[in-house]
Amino acid sequence: MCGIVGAVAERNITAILLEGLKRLEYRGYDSAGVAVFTNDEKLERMRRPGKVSELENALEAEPLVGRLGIAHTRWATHGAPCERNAHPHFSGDLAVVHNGIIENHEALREQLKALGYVFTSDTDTEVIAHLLNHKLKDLPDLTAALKTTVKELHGAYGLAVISAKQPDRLVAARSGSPLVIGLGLGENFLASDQLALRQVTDRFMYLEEGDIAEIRRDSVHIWDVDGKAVERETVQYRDGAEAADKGEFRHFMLKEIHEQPSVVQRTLEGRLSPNGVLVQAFGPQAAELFAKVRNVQIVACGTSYHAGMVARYWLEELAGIPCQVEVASEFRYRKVVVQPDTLFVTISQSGETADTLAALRNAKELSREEGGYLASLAICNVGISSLVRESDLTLLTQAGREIGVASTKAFTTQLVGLLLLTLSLGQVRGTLAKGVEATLVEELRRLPTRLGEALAMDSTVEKIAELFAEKNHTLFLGRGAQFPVAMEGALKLKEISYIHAEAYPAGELKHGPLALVDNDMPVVTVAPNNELLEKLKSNLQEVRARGGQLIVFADERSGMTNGEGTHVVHMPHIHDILSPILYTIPLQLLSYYVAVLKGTDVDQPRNLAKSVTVE
Ligand code: HGA
Repeated sequence: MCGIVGAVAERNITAILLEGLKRLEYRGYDSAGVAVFTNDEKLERMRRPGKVSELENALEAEPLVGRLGIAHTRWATHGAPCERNAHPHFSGDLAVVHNGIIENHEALREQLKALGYVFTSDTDTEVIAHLLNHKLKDLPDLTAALKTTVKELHGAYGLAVISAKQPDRLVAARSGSPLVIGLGLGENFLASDQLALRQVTDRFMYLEEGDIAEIRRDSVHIWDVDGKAVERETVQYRDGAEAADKGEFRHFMLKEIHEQPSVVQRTLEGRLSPNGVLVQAFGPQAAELFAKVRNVQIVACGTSYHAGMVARYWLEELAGIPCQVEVASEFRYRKVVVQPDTLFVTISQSGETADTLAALRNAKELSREEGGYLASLAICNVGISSLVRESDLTLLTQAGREIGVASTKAFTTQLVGLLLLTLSLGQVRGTLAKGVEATLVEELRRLPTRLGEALAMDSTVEKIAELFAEKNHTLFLGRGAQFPVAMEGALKLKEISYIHAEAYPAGELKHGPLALVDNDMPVVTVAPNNELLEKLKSNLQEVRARGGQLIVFADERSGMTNGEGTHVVHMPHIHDILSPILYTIPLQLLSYYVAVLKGTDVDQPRNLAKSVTVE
């Protein structure tokens, strides 16, 4: 979501801040700003609504030059996305940028107003600037004042602060929103994600929850949540191959869709034996812990939640293990009854999803008490994320960096990870039917080729997309493990084309949604060749009888053909268990091409952001 960059150096840092913002822009892009302690010893800022390029143009016209600065790209939670609400926020000699939400901002605002502070924005962030300013009156040291300020903040924050009175440092605080320090030679940096700083360093220090940091040109000091001075490990980042360009593709989303055969291949690498799954792929204690698992609880948000829903079908059908799946924002706030020997599984692309992380922390709280969870497992795409660091076991998907806000390759690699989990649990617990593991491992090995075949249907799907360009509503139907695939298809379409889309299990049609069906409401269906096919065909007849247009992605062996109002796209035949992974591809392509036809901002759809680090 919002992005933070900061720098303290001997050279002009504005270009570094701007480049950092560009690298973070895919996460939040409604406004951007920068504050610099300029060479004439003044704190100056430039803020602009819209994309970072707007800020860049403004800085070209009126450059800011200095050796200390902070910058921000915003995804608004409090206050409209306009210049007045863009960060950095000022109070006297201070400039503050903030990721997160201050929940007690209203009470603090009233207190600070009573003290004479004048607010110039509608954000929750501005209270931090004024509160810190107020604390500095009794405690002139910036770091000390920040330590007392954060004690009064409720909610989540990643903070970076500079002061014209103490221009030798950048101070930072982390609680519920990640921050990383980038270490240079005679210069140091700060960001909400190391990606922003890869241009200037490959050495990083990750702040932990509750940490406060004082970053100078030649030193870094950190205090933990109890105020104790601590050292944080320096991590050398080795992977230099993180391309952030679109290559031959028009959008990152299309590039990422087409990367799926190779990233699925990478996610499988080193995790399969000749005819089985290597359980240790989940961590050294995995075999011992998996042997005790009798239930699985999956918690995730958005697309990752849909991956979890598919896994539920797999875990119960193949491994005979009861599984519950819940969205993290619900799970974290309710009293849960934990079944004995339950493995707690979280799924997140970034590993920083605020609700999922909070759910994991709640689950760990419970495990300390009698009858809590057996262990936690994270299925995640970022090895250095909070979710991975705080879980007992991990399976890293190898999707590589995903820039498109609408998740594609992260989803299919999560599904691969979850199938590996299903087979591992079944293997260790001896609950798989004979031969299933070897068969599915063989099928998994063939999966990248099958995905390539599905991607070759690109231009067929592009034509089908024309049926949607003028429509305002769409229904997605699936049965069994294809129901969550339909949900994911509907989510993709609404995210990037802004067409209202809903998903239903096909059997639910006559219990309500059929009332909506007419010639203006296309109905998209995924129809692999399984024992539910005949039932699904009957549901589709119900749609046709009401004049609904059908778009069916059907197995080449399903016997389904084009007809009046029915458009059938034949899919390569695949083992039924793997079909949710394959059938996701045409739905991703469909939403992509509909969005292109509608002319929306495919990679950065309105109101959304990547890596949802606020609640
Ligand atoms: N609450 C602040 C920051 C929002 C944020 O972190 N988004 O990801 C604001 O609305 O400006």
